[in-house]
Amino acid sequence: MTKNLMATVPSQIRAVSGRPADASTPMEVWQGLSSAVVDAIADDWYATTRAYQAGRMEHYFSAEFLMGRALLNNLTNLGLVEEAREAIGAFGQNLSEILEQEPDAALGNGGLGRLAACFLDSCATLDLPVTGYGILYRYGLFKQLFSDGFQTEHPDPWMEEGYPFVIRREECARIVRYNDLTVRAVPYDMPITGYGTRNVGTLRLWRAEAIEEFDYEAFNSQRFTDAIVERERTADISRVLYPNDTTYEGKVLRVRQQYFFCSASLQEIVDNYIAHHGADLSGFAEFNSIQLNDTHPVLAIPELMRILLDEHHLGWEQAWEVVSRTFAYTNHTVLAEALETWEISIFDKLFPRIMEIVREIDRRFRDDLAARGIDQATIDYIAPISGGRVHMAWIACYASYSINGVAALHTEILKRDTLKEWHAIWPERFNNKTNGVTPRRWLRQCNPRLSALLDEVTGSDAWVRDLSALQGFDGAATDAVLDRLAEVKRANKADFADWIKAREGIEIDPDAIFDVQIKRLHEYKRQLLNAFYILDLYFRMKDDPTLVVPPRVFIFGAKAAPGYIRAKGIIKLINTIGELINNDPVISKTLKVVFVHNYNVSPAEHIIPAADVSEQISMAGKEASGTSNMKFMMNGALTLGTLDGANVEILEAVGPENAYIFGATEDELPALRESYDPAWHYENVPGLKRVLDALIDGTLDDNGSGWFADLRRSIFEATYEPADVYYVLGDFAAYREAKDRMAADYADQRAWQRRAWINITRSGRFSSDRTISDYAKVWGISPTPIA
Ligand code: B1N
Repeated sequence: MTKNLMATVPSQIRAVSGRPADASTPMEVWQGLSSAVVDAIADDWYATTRAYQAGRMEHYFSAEFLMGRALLNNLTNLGLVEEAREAIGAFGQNLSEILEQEPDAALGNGGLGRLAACFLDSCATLDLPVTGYGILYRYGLFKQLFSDGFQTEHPDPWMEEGYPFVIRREECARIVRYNDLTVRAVPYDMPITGYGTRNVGTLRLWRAEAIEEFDYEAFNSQRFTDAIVERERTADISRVLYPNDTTYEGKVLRVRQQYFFCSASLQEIVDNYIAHHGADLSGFAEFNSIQLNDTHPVLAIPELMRILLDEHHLGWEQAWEVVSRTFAYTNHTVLAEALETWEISIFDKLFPRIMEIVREIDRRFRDDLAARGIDQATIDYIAPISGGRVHMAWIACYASYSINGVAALHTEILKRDTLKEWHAIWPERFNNKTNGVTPRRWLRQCNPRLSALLDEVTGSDAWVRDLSALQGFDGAATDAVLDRLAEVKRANKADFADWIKAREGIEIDPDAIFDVQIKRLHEYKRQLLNAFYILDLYFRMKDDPTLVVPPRVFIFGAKAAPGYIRAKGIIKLINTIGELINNDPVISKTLKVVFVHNYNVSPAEHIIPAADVSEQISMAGKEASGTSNMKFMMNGALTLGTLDGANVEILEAVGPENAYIFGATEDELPALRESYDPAWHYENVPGLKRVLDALIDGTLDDNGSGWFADLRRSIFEATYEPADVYYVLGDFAAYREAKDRMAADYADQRAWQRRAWINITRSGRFSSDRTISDYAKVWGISPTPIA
């Protein structure tokens, strides 16, 4: 099985650095230790790949995999943490410091990309034959810095110094053809270890490279620079991750990226089918299924048609039969601005044959629906081609054998609203798969203190592979256990305070309430509501110095899409409020505001175990699921949230007494909005006037950007959207009441700990193992252990 790290680590380090281990840099030690881990799993990885290839396989297609760091995750899964600590301790290196050398693989924007990463972890742990396919972006999500409180973006060349956890598979390279460009797709494989199993899954990421011969003539003539430019044009395809989360930008390079990884992956899957099952592709769907992570990989549908029709000469009906039994589609958002549609002219220019196939899908779709008696207006609305554009979600719905949302409420909204025409025709395709998160990274690994307590209370580490095993331990919350839980949280908060001091230069009190909102910056997530509360609390304390306010630290982490000015305005606002409060000699004794810059997977691993309060305050109906809500719950934070996304199911699991739920519900909002007048709230809801005026009266300085005035206008003035679309003022009073009450309740520490414990023990259904077991039924795959 696994090799002895004590023996392999020093030689791996020497091979990396060309020096003795004790004379190598921390980065070289990280590289060497990581290589030793790959060495330890290589045989099992190979065996797993072989075992999966012969049977039915699931292929998870995603433009994003937000993997974070790999080394500690692999050591944890393999049970090698202590051995690694010893192996490098032998020459005076400290494991925690070495782990900090590793860059985050930030090949994703937020929840959608991190979900894909959690899913791979669960598939490996459950021995399921699933492979991930995506893009090896040279630059991950931009690095965020603050300058005068404004976000600035910087490149993230995450693997420039070498990254041992991806292995180039030169021999598996493919050719991807566009009308104007032909490129090589070279796969880089990342091993995906599971917890307590020898199976090792694979994430295959494609990198775009120039075809040497292609430029040969240019190189040998006077056109050397042209040839270099051409090479760069090719490398552009996998150069950078688009930094938009839940918004859509119709950039040609983005559609190139999408086609690139879909085409390369399908070529390989088809060839593997032929190698194992013969050249008759009519049985393809018996052995292969493809999950489309949102619409980003939907080009795989016409591309598989192309391969079947043009390269394997199936008839249209036969090919469509295969395709429509192969694909399944997950929708991740109901926000209109996220719906991917492409101008026909772009498809015509890049891949005319794909466009021709899309036209034929559209033609047959229209005939099919007309034959079912569907009215013309509906047909025109949901046809693959309409209004001169190609609609990726409609192609996905038409071709997929399964369509799912990511939380119960979200799936209901899809059926009732976003995809109602599809649901009316094909109700049997629709199903819900509530998201989950891996308890390995998000509990075992990031919170070793709580993990040890859970091992002790439950008598084993079985919960790491089956989180629902905690369910029966509600009643284990004796005074002794709750004392321990309190110690764990206090120690995590002290660690976090040290980390923040070093990272952001801000001193915080570990005994204060740690109130956390970490997620992408978006108006619908309503970081603005949180900011308004903090500013209002500041004014209340200024007005009445006798007011009793429990010490609180308000913690934020969020990146804004670089072109999303209003979101950047909210970041600037929170930083400015932070300046005001943190520099106030009186108020700062009670309140602090910390904006963790460059929020990413590894900062989350520091923040979540230390949190007391989990802010999940999106306007109801807008957050498809949320996943940080689950991570917080597992780590004993209480949810302060709206009835949105998976919050609804968290509430169901813990009961109303163990969460703080406030605000308008999704079904109440339409009626409320009809008579909604933000100006009335401004005049009549205590606190709001002062807060909104502070945006323009000189209290808060936006350095002349005009961004604070714009935020204020977004509340009062209808532009292309109604005034205050996300109902910030409408929910303010309810939010303030719930948050004040929550802070007051914190004083009863024993009661708080009891409720934190319930959140932990009831978090089982939010393990991605549960989610993936549910998907596995849809996929028709079963565990395939190698040992
Ligand atoms: O997907 C997560 C959910 O938990 C979140 O609620 C949801 O907002 C998120 C285009 C997206 N939806 N859509 C995206 C990301 C990148 C992009 O280019 C859309 N992300 C979500 C997991 O289900």
